[in-house]
Amino acid sequence: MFGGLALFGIAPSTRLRPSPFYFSTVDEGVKSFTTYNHMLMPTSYGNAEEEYWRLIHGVAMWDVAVERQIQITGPDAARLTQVLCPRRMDKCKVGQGKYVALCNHNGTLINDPIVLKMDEQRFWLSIADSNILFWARAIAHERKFNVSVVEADVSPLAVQGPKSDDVVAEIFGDWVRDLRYFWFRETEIEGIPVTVARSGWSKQGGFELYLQDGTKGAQLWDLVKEAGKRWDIGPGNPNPTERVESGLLSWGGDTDDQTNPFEVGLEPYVDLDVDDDVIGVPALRRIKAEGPKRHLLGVMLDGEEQVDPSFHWLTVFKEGLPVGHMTNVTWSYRLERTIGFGLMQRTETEAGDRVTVQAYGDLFDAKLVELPFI
Ligand code: THG
Repeated sequence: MFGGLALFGIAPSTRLRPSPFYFSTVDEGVKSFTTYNHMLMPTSYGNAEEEYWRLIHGVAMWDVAVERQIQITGPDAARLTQVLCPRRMDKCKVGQGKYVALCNHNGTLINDPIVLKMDEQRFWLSIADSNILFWARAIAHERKFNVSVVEADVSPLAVQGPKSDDVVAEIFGDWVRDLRYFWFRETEIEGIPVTVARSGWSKQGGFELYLQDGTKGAQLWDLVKEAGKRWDIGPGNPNPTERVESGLLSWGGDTDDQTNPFEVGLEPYVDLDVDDDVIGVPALRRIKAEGPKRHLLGVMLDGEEQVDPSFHWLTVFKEGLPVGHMTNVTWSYRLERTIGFGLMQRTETEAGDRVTVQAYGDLFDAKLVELPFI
């Protein structure tokens, strides 16, 4: 209902950096993009439902080159990484990644990268859609750290879905089956340097192949496509429905400039017992002691009406009073309901509450539920 969002062409510009997989995705018939880190990310190949079920039952390949790698190297690389991350990074081994709630000095979430420890003196911050290159450089300078901070020539290609182990093992060998979550190995395939990690923005299992030579995108794309044929691989994208069903956060979509990690379910990834010089930690200790103002729940609309995704957060009411916002809207093919996240006032709401959601001038009856939905 309400009609789809209008689609417009995209004017070429050197501000919009192409992904190494761009021409491959065009050949696959990409139909729409979103912007992310000053790049374009494919969001559809024309059949959202088919792309969803392929992720749930099969295997899909996604151009996620927009997850840029901020590379920190040098004698103080470990110190800078720790100062940026409110999490015990000394526990992170070479070859391991950690999900991090990157905060500013007020404890506000400014990104949620996966941090990969490539070496004792080399780290990658695999970032969401905000400029951490400037942030990391500024902090390094102010603290007089001996480091170099660059955006590396690294472009992830995700392989996601229950058949992804078979596809990635077919390419790289059976050792990939033994990779633990967020662990990785640097390797090479047909002269293409790739870091193979077990990770990805879905709960269907899978890998990310971090291409380390931007001139070889088409070569890697073709190789994965060819290996995946037996399992009917197809192109897809970070799936807006599966990620909501699974409770995965989208920084900048589900967060605003007041959001702290405790409000959006990231407390398990925060360590408050790190040194006081870790950015945001003194503020996070205060927020924790006072209790965060909001919490993240699921919102499930009654009935089988499909409500379009929105550019704006939707206001949620309980007994006629505004108590929070629905931060995303999607049709769940498995639940056969319109669902989304609710960033709600913590003392006013709990799972089980009946609420109404204002969307496109209408009010929809809904209930609050615990995350994840599935
Ligand atoms: N791939 C890469 N980098 C990224 C993203 C990605 N950087 C930004 C953004 N996406 C990071 N967001 C997430 C969020 C959650 C998870 C992965 C990336 C995730 N979470 C699991 C969970 O919540 O259950 C496990 C976390 C854990 O237990 O440590 O996987 O998509 N390269």
